[in-house]
Amino acid sequence: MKVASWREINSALNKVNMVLEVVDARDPWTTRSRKLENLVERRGKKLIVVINKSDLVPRKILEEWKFFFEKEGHKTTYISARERLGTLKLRRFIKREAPELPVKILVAGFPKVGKSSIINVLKGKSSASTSPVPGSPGYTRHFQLYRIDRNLYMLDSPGVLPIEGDPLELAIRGYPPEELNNPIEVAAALLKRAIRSDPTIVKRVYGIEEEEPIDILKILAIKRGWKYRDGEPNLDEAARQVIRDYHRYKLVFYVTPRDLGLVA
Ligand SMILES: Nc1nc2c(ncn2[C@@H]2O[C@H](COP(=O)(O)OP(=O)(O)OP(=O)(O)O)[C@@H](O)[C@H]2O)c(=O)[nH]1
Ligand SMILES: [Mg+2]
Repeated sequence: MKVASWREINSALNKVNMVLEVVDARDPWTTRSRKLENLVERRGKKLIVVINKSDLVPRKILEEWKFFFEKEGHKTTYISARERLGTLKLRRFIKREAPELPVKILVAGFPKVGKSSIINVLKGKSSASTSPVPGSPGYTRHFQLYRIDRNLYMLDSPGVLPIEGDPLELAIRGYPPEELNNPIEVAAALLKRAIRSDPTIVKRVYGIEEEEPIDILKILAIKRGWKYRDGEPNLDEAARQVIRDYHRYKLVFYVTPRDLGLVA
């Protein structure tokens, strides 16, 4: 998988006067990169937080996240690149905030948050390549500049990867499930969150009635016929599947600022 190094992001910042930080509406908190934000601030560039995939989350929750980021002092807007919602607003927002026109903007964030999709939807036709399979990370391989209109240029970038974070955070931020050290622990945490946000989700998505994550993984492995060499149900494979299902929007749930203990 191809990801951007911080050195590359740093040198891309030399070429732009603004940055769109794209985050995933299902969990904007975990998919934000403080490191990116700090870097952008240190370099004196303007930052706009773009909460993408808003089609997967109710409007009320999007407004809560927008309010949350704005309270921190970040200009924020939400859009759905897939449903083409909020794109006019984003365009106007950019032009209003731009320090000068024409403006050149770096589109950055963790893998798979929809950076290339946003460029495509603003451009009005597919130009930046996006993942054909929602789960495949690191799709964009190079920094590439796109002309949106005569006043607006966007620099697409490969996703950045965090070096730190707990295993669940790494998975949500786009680490490939195959490369996680303990997918069972991660999937269990993900299932716990999913059930808390939507108690019937496991029954609906997998037809499984259990509530304990480990039991869910075991039954999923049995149902799909995944076995270890000794014939026991292959929980690791079931766990990787659950993580993939999150990235492929089969297991769709979201968290609110309150769920994460960020507001009272
Ligand atoms: N549901 C939903 N899916 C989206 C949206 N935007 C992008 N996606 C999907 O998310 C996946 C990743 O989109 P990309 O645009 O390739 O993401 P990226 O951030 O450029 O990814 P990398 O280049 O790999 O870092 C694709 O399968 C898109 O179809 C959206 O608004 N809603
Ligand atoms: Mg991309």
